[in-house]
Amino acid sequence: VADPAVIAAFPLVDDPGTAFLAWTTTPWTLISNLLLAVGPSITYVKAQTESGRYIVAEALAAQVLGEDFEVLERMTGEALAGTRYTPPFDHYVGHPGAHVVATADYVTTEDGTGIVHTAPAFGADDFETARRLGVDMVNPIRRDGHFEDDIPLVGGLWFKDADKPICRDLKERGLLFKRDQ
Ligand code: VAL
Repeated sequence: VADPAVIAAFPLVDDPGTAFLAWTTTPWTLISNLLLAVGPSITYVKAQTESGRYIVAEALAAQVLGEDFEVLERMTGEALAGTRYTPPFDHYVGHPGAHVVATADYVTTEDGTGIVHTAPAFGADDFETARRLGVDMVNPIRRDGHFEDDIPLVGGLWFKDADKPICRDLKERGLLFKRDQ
């Protein structure tokens, strides 16, 4: 089964009309998102498009957003550090230190959006970034590979079977980014 690559929107707490965009091939990990990672010296843009205002790396803006956008602001990743955002799912809202932008040297502009969805339980880089920030990891998946029963939307599901309901739910809430939507 191929991994569905999606781009999810993470609205800024202090500017809800603007959202960070992050690309992932593992939508089932979005429930466990605790941080977004940016490259400290990468340039990012806040861009106005037909469908909304988004922050992505300048070098990837045309690839992600299409040609039709207006740059409203430019900033470095360093300047974005600490920015608070609303995670796509609210199960871990309030987790100490979570749901802010972190800087990390491994972030590149090779692919995706230049912003890395960070779920510490499911990636070595993710784990290390969270550890550096003093954010404890969370893991909603039982040892048998199924989500804990109390997780909304996907409780009890085999982790990979969660991709579909998660993508559907994101789409319904306008958090699944599609160019030309
Ligand atoms: N950071 C990875 C991703 O963006 C995982 C490990 C969450 O898909």
